[in-house]
Amino acid sequence: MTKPLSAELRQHMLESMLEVRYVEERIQELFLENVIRGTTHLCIGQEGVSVGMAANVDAKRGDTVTCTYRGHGHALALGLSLKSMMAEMMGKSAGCCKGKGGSMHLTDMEHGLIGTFAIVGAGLPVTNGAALTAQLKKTGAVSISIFGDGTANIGAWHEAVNLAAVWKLPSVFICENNLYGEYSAYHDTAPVENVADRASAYNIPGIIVDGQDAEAVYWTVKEAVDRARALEGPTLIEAKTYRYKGHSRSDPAAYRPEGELDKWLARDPIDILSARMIDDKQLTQSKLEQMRQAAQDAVQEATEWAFNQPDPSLDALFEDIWV
Ligand SMILES: Cc1ncc(C[n+]2csc(CCOP(=O)(O)OP(=O)(O)O)c2C)c(N)n1
Ligand SMILES: [Mg+2]
Repeated sequence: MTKPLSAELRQHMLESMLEVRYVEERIQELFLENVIRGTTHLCIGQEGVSVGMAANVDAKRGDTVTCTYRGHGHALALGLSLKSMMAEMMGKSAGCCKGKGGSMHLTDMEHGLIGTFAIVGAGLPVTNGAALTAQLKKTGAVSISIFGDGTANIGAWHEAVNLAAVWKLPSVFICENNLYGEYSAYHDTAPVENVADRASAYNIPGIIVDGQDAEAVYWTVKEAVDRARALEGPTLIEAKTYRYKGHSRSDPAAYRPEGELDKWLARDPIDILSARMIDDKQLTQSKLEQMRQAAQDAVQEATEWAFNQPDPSLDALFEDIWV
């Protein structure tokens, strides 16, 4: 049984998960309506990892996070505003990257998000760089990298985990094992039962956590963050989770065995936390309905606001580049 968090933090994490859930559903619709172009990778079902991780990040202290193209949830949980994210989705100048990044490239320095990366494995070396800075400057800051199960098969992953272990960097590696890397099942592409099993090759702790339980994720990440802050070295965390949707917006996920999705829907991270709060008399069913409505309203307001923002000027093409 997971140790309960304070009522305030539970409330915050629940609100955050609802915001992520509804914004992602809206983003999918906006893609189908051609309001957003390109592609998108939804994290619906994986929200527990986003909020459990984010609640451990202290951006004021200098903590940083890198994540992947499946990064809307992490970005919002870290504190990126709905409006800024929606504007970025729509390529508007009010977006967090002035409309030049889009769905796969969200950055928010104020909240410690130093990048979401479309290249598999690209975030880990960047996290190590931020962690090395913290180590050399003795700031006590940590850097977290979030990535998928398929990423643990990439060379950059092994190099980064190895280096972090050898140099005892204050890096925290969090794998969201959602059972698939694109259209391939985890066990068809990896020789180890768990991604966490790979930690032993680098002599660092490898911890498995239930990614559907936001509180369990919180405590597991906290232990790794505390260890990193104490300069005791990196930790590899594997959160077992599931993406309800396909890999990207064009993938109907027909390769999944029948019944698998239903099994995971029965362990929804929003339901797990809200049921616990109801049991502990911190929430009622009607308050939960109000929270759902408030999150949907906020998403709608941000969508309309973003839609009415100006496009970047052509000159913006030549800004924010190095020569
Ligand atoms: C270096 C590199 N190789 C291949 C790709 C194509 N690609 C995009 S996502 C992906 C699967 C990654 O799976 P996983 O790490 O499990 O993350 P998930 O999408 O499940 O969150 C691949 C192979 C890429 N973006 N970068
Ligand atoms: Mg995956």
